[in-house]
Amino acid sequence: MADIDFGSSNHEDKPKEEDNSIVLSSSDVSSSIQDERSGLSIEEIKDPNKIRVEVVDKETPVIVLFGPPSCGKTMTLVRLTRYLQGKNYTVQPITSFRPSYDSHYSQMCNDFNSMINSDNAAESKSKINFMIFKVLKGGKPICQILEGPGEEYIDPKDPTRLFPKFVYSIINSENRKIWAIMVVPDDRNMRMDNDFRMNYVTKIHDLKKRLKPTDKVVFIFNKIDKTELVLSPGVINYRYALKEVSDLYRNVFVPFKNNNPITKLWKENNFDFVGFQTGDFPKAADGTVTFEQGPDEYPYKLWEIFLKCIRG
Ligand SMILES: Nc1nc2c(ncn2[C@@H]2O[C@H](COP(=O)(O)OP(=O)(O)OP(=O)(O)O)[C@@H](O)[C@H]2O)c(=O)[nH]1
Ligand SMILES: [Mg+2]
Repeated sequence: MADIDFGSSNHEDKPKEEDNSIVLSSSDVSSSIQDERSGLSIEEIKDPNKIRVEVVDKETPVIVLFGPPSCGKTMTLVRLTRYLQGKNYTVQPITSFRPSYDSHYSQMCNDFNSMINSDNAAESKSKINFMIFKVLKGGKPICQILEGPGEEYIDPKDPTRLFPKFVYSIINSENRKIWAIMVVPDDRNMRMDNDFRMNYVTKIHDLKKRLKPTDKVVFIFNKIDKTELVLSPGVINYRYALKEVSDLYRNVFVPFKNNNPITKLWKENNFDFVGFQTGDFPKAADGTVTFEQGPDEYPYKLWEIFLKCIRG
């Protein structure tokens, strides 16, 4: 069992994209018992040491969706889940993840299917937070997927802060991990400037130092639709996509270079790389941000890569 320490993270100032931002204000905190948007109870926000999580299945590999706020972790989970459900997989929230966190977490678990199928982007975003899911086929567990709040991986208010305790506890857990590290194109709405990106690179390098040899890394270049790199649905110019990421996130790939004198001949880097689009987010007449899922080619390719990593 892992205690989670959220350190000095200020959940009240979470920056979001301009259009569909969900910002937690101090009046929200004092007026509600549990904050649905952060996936944390008010008690947990005030005293993060009260939070406890547990990954009870220590054998099934865990895919960790790792990335800053608003990079698209929740929507990636939504998109992948829709795809997998269409392929006869079962994706189910694991209720034991938050042993001390009863009604709110249970409610998130109960609401999971309606949230996955919602066309309202904000609904999915706000109700799927800090959860772990199991993916099964014919009853057989294939993997677990952890989706957490971005500011616990890198907090825009305090980007050099160490990881909170729960990240270390997941890093050190017995399960084999697949680290799905999210990167996005330059986007003024995300308030992600070069300094922030450099701090994120430092976080990724810190993570890399701690990984076990059996862990795998997949870089997901999400929001690829915002770039000129898409040739046709699911087909992107990979050479330039890699270049764009290494230009934006300078040196990010350096510690992932394959130094094995033999395997480096055909595998330059120790990671997989995939361009991804969760969908489009048009605004309805009433201002609601809707979600129209993107082409199947993207989750198809992402799942192929995950399956390869799961096999080891
Ligand atoms: N253009 C485009 N926008 C996207 C895509 N995926 C996500 N977005 C936008 O990014 C916003 C944030 O996505 P989320 O999935 O909530 O981001 P998150 O990483 O879960 O954020 P936190 O929960 O705050 O850590 C969405 O509301 C969309 O506006 C995509 O594939 N393309
Ligand atoms: Mg999220």
